[in-house]
Amino acid sequence: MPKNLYTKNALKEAIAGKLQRHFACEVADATKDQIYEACALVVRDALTEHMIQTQNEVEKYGERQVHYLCMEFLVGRSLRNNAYNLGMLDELTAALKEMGYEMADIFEQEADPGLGNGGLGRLAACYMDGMATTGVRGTGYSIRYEHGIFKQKIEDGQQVELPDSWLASGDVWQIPAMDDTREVRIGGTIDTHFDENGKLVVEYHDYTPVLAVPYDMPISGYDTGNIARLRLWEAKSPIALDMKLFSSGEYLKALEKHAMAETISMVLYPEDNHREGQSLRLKQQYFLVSATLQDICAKHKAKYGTLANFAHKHVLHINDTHPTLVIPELMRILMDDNDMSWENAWNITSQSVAYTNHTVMPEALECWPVSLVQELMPRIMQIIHEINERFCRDLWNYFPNDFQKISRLAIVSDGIVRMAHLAIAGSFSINGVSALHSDILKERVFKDFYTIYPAKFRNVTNGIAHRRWLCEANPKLAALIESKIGKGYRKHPSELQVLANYGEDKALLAQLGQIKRDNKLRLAEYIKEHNGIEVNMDSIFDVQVKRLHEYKRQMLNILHIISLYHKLKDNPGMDFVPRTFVFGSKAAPGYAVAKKTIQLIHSIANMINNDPDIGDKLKVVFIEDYKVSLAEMIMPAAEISEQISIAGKEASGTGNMKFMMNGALTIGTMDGANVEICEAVGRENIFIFGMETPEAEALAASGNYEPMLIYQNDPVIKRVMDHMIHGFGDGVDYTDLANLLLHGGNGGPADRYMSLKDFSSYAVAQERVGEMYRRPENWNYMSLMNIANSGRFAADRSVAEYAQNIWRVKTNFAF
Ligand code: Z57
Repeated sequence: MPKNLYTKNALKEAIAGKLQRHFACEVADATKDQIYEACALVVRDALTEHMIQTQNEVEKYGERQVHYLCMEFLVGRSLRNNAYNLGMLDELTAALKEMGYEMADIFEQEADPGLGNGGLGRLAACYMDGMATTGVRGTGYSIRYEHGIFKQKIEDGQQVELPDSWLASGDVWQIPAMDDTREVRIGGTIDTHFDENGKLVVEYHDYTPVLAVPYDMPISGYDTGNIARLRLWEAKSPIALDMKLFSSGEYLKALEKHAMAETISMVLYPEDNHREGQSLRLKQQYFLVSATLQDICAKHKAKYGTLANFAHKHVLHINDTHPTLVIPELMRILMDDNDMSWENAWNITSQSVAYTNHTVMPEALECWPVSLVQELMPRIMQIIHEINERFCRDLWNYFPNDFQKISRLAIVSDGIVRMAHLAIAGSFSINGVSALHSDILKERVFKDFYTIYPAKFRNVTNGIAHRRWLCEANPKLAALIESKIGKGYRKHPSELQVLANYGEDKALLAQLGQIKRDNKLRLAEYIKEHNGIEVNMDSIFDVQVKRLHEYKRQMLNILHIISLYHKLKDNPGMDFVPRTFVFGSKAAPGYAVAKKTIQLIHSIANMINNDPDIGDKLKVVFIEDYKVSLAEMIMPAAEISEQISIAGKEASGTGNMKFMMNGALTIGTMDGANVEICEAVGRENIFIFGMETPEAEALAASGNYEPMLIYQNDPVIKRVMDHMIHGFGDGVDYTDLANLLLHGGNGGPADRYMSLKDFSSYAVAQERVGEMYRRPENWNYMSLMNIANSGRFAADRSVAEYAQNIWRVKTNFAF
């Protein structure tokens, strides 16, 4: 890579050149925004050059490619990441300094693209980084939502959603590729018949044409010319509106179709781990799938003249079931547009598709009414019916006469299409995202599918982009690490393990503590500025940042905070290790319990933060509008990472890995990847509590769980619950949430996620946290062990496992 071209002076000159050509201004007169854009343009030039080169190589060598389809890519900001990966961050920082700017200030000008909700979308972005770095020829495909995840405002303690428009300043990184525009057909009717040669003819009538216009984001890898491309499709209407048609009534019809087409890429659905079932969402899914497949197939045919070798050259990876329509859509293209037989088309399709499952939550498993699929994509529904019929015949061979089981496993049943069943039937691989989750899929959720297709099931434990989350987000820690073990871990993250040899290095442990303190200070300043709260720098920074969902149990954290408050009120002079509890979380706009929980956090924060008896021993902070760029500041400042979902529900978690890598200690249940984090660091370097999966599942299934008994027998819990029922002095009524815990509601059982059941063991674990914190050297040692053992959670490792075990493509990553 031609790094040496990017000297400080060359960069200064290039930036000045961009300012002149794009804004007709000189450095001295430029705004920060213009400086940002000029920097971005300079960095982009290097990327596009790499992108062309990568594309040429793919074209030339015809290597097998990975196509990663996902409804969300939460990429985060690009400037710093690309500058780092290209090896020009230091020079750029120096260049800007000489021009009178702080690099960090300039980064802040960039919009944080919110093209995702949470873990799923951020994982996809981390894998793009991993693919680029490990040399996988990969393309991500998604939708260029005009409005990403909403911007969260807190008013009177309540979440208010505002539209987010990220495109204005995010534009720099997207390169339009108009020549690859495709047409997707929505709705209408079809007419199928055989022509005189016995060939199937499918005629489409009255459908709505939607143009899919691609924009490409080059995703850089670290120290490599290989670029992963993120192709974002924008929906446009090809229908020209002609007023002359008004009197014939055609005008209104055209107008309607025009509006429908352009709505498709208007907004990201803000539900995480929950399906919404809106027809617009299904249109979005088909739009993504159809545009992507047409694109891949057209290029493949241009090169090989046939699709017969498609499965050798491509893997279609579907991230969760949202893009499952790739299966019938590829069947359609192969049969209808390329005259292939069903058998040949099915072989190619099912050898090309791989599926990752990300959740076991029943309310997130996608089901679509046959009537809706029929209405929006009639040909696709026909094909799904045929897939289902053939699949059910297969099932009959495995489970003869077991009608019940067959209808339970069918793809179409009771007028519903089950997307996960379609994904399993039509793919060659299905994987979970942590060891525990993959076992649950095999043993419970997809048990019968596992008996039929044992060889299809795999595990790939999630991983995170360690350069973004450690090297870039926590440069001081990275510098300390590099002073001991060198820079090799940037490409070979398992080398972090070498740090474990420094457990006795008192100076290092002290430096680790000092860096944490510096990062805490930066967060404290942010909190002072945005929340007006002065936090105690000697307190434990105890952080829970993630989507708000009952199964993630922010409630358990809250109940415990209330109990600590009671303890301090009873005994203000007690020897107490001070804590700052930090929350950051968005709630789906239609998820009432989640929104009320955000309000509850604000009510207890007001009560506690303003109580003179409490002083700076306890503070509760809610960070508004949690997003990737804020996470990059919060993770390095955390000392305790809250990963407290009820066991068996969090498929993996990835925040848990980011915290660990930045030296926070985990307090958590044996859920998702926490299990593997525990294994990696050892029981003595983590705070594990609560029921494990078998116990939690058995208790839920027994129907014998009675939180009222816990309430009656545990005075600490009783007092907390009574307080909640009584209210926190601001007039807001929380009996609804209290009732949900004690008595259930909406037809559900009481305390469905069993917070009260795990409360006492959580409180004991928290007690231990406080005691451990009294011995800083010990604490820093534990922190070091967490960092040292975090290498296995790098996305490079996950991607290399996908490449080896699922995609069958080469990487340059050494295990
Ligand atoms: C989402 O963020 C996840 C799963 C889903 O099915 C949907 Br929809 C959204 C998350 C899981 O909840 C996490 O446990 C997991 O770490 C993440 O996906 C990435 O695999």
